[in-house]
Amino acid sequence: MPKDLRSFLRDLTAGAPADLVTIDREIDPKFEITALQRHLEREGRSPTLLFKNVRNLRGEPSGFRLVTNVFADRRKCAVALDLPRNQWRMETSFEFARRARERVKPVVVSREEAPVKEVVKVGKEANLFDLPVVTHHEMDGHPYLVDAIIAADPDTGVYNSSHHRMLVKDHDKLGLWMSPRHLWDYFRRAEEWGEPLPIAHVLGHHPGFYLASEAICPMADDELEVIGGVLGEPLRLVPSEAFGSRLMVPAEAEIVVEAEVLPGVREPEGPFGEFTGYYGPQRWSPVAKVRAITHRRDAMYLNILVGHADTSILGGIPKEAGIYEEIRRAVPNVRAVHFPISGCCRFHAYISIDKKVDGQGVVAGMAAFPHHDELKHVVVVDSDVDAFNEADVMERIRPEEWLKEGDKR
Ligand SMILES: Cc1cc2nc3c(=O)[nH]c(=O)nc-3n(C[C@H](O)[C@H](O)[C@H](O)COP(=O)(O)O)c2cc1C
Ligand SMILES: [Mn+2]
Repeated sequence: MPKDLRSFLRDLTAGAPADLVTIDREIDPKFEITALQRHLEREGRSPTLLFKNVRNLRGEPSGFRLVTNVFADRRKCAVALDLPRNQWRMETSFEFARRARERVKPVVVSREEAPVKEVVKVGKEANLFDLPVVTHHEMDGHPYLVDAIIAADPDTGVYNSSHHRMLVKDHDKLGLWMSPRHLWDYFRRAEEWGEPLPIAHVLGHHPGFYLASEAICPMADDELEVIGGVLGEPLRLVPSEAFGSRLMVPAEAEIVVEAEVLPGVREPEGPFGEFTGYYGPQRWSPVAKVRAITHRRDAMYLNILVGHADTSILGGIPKEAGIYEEIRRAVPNVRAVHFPISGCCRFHAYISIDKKVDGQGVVAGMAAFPHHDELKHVVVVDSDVDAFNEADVMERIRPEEWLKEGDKR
């Protein structure tokens, strides 16, 4: 069986049934889902949540199930990479990096073999208000989809996959914000020709699909091959409804929203509770028109909670091994690099080294900065300190004279 969100939930519960909590009570996607995630987070718990009875954007029972907190604990990412759950520290980052290097070409399957084509809605039939789209935070302007978007390079046809939130502006209209990275560049070039950019928002797939979408790859690399590498099997693709084989979509997705980003159109987007835990401002941003929605008959909508562990860990693990390798060029005896949740898994790095020579700590710290432009604080500790245990790390950064005092006692 090909890997998908369902196979992952089976793997997750096989070892630890308590890692998946099912909620039967009817729930509204506006604030109620975030409230529960936040409550659990405050208690230090992060089970994956499966809501069986969630309303759509008209306030009616949607018929979809909703899954969230899939990435909120590194142990779940270990399971997603077929590791035992106790190998959640550096082993998980190394395994991700190893797999991301192994490119596996996708394969094309027929519509009949593609679960995502069980329900097909094209044109006026495709209605975003049917979906249980979550409004995460109090000041968010709208409900937002926040899974991964795939698109083909308008010049080369090479595929990119990256996370981009999309706000629901109307039943067939989405807004999105693109930082000046790969998807932004695809759109910029399409727009120069006066052409729309076809995109597919993939709502629900195996977590390996989303971890791979956070890998930083050269622009010319096909990220569907990276996804195949991380999954450990070819990604199965099927032509989209609206764009045919110009935009292939994942056959095992739960839901796919096919849309085109319109050239020459800008409208306000935001505010939005950002990955930093603060609100991002309203900006003039591109707009996309929905062309088709396809889904499984009993589809599970995947929600990712931005500004909390769910997003931080998803963004952090794919980058740790890369920095580790960069530090290792200068300090071969580096042991671990951890981006903790307290720094949104990108602003702080805890590095442990098996120090042999004076000065190696400073070299390791300085080596980290040029390779991660968002880094603000680096703490380097000896390898007897667990870089993945924040309390342990923080205990070692008391003023040195106090530590010396301690030695005397
Ligand atoms: C849950 C989540 C949501 C994200 N939302 C956005 C977004 O709305 N806009 C954006 O530009 N980047 C967003 N990002 C960051 C990009 O996905 C990330 O920079 C990615 O590496 C870009 O892909 P690229 O390297 O192929 O350009 C988000 C990341 C995550 C994990
Ligand atoms: Mn890319």
